[in-house]
Amino acid sequence: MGKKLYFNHDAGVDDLVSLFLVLQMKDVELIGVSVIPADGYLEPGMAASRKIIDRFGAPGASGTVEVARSNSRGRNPFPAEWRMHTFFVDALPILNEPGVIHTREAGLPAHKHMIQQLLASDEPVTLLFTGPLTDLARALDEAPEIEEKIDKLVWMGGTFNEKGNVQEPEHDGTAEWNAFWDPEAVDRVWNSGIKIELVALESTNKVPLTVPVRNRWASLRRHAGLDFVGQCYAACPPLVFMETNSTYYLWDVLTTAVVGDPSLVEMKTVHSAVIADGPSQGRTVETADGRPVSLVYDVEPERFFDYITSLSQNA
Ligand code: AGV
Ligand code: CA
Repeated sequence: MGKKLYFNHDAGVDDLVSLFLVLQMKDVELIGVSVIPADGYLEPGMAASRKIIDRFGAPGASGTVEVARSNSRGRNPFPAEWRMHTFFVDALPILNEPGVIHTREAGLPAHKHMIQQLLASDEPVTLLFTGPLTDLARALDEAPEIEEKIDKLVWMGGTFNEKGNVQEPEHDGTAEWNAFWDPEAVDRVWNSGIKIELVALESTNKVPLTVPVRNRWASLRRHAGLDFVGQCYAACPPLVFMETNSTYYLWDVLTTAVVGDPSLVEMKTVHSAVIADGPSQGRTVETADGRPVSLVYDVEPERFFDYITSLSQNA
């Protein structure tokens, strides 16, 4: 069946496209999904996730993969304007054609569901997190023994650049949003022994959403999977002349691709810590005595886009 994966996401456009993509990876066995209401809303995030598994999962996925609802809340809320994207994806006709949902909702909240799935696994599990780390931090507090079951964490979050992507009153702009939503959770995970592969903002510089990228998906829309990806990204502004606060990169999709094919990227070890309070809260910094993480510092964009296109084409 391939390597086991547990996926926690926060219901943004690229989070939901990421769920679609992991379902296409032949060598990945998805053992659970959970949704945290950070850069998206919970109800449409749950519904869209279950519908994506129904529509694009392998035969049988609807009967085996459960979606768990997070009851975690962050310290710094995302802009509602971005969070509204979840309603758009959940309303796409391609997900609503059948009119019924088969994939079950888990009985346990996200962090407890993840603990249950990890403890039940007889082999190490990869964790993919494309939103804040809150559910993982809580799971580690509640059941530290899960560390032994975790092969590695692949996380989209943080940045070692001077400039992050948070532009909020009372903040100095140095943090990345997933880290800013719950800085203490980052600190908790950094203080664990889990191996971490990090896709930070600088990792995604070469993979912005552009008009040519969209046009390639449009030209292949006869394939249902690429039609879905194109429809999802239609909600997001592409990079045209210059970057703005709302320019979209393929943040979570690159992170997901690292799980499916690590050879797409280059990684190096960085020693780091997170600032938990004050005007730089959520900022990740390099420090000589910090905890080591593998930072993705380069990607071959053509190979990356070919990879996600071919996964989608076969859906
Ligand atoms: O900081 C990147 C994270 C990723 O997990 N999210 C979006 C991705 O799902 C927050 C974010 C930053 N800028 C955004 C974001 C934007 N312009 N629109 C929506 N979300
Ligand atoms: Ca996300």
